[in-house]
Amino acid sequence: MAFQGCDSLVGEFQHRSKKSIVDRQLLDLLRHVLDHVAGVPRVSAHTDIVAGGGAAGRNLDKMSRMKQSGGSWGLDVDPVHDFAWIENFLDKNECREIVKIGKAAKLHAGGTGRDSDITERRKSKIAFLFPTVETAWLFEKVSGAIKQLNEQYFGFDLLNLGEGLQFTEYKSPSQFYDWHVDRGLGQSVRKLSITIQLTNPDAYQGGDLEMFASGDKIKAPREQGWFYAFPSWAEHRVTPVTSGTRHSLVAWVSGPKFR
Ligand SMILES: O=C(O)CCC(=O)C(=O)O
Repeated sequence: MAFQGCDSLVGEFQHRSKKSIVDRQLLDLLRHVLDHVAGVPRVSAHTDIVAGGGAAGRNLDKMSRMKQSGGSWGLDVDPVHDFAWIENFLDKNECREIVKIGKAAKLHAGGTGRDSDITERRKSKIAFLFPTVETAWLFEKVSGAIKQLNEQYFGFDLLNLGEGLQFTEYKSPSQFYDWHVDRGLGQSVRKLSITIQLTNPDAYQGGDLEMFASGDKIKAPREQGWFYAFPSWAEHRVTPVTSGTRHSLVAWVSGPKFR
């Protein structure tokens, strides 16, 4: 677990206090305080990279892989995490403000890329938000979070939120978005997909954001204001909303072609 803006503080302190026991106790105390600072968003990620084994273990593992691949020594590339999230990224008032802006925009039926009409794979309404005086704060906040999570967990070359932000509405008794990936031919090169939960989880049933991560089906927590990021090639869906209405804010971050 880490906190936005506090890692460097802990790192700096750790660097200065290698030997002294008193300093180490202070470091523990500092960590403890940071772990309990109210309102500071908590940043986390899930990865399929299994830790352990040490250098010797890694080399043995590498030797066996090398045999399988005809003797070439592979690169130790940075891991790409399955997904990452920020707790309490937006507060209730910010969520309410976005829902107000989204509803005032023209909502229309969401398509699936292949078919711009309502299809069997998706039933929901959407509106695209673009930077204006009213939404500049939101673009600034979302892009700051993307930069931070990307540096920590994904390491993609990213350029922009060229498609704007998608405000999404799923109404009961059964609006949903079935399994899909966000990448497709003829689109900008989407690399990271973002979802922010805008609705109080008690206000609707169903409407879970689920995704496949390393072969497991994972359900994203429903907490209002939480922010999720995952590679745009990951399969995900929103299950049917069976009561109430769920709103989300979705974004795709594009960049140059993967190489
Ligand atoms: O509403 C969500 O949380 C996700 C929506 C989604 O997957 C999409 O619009 O591509």
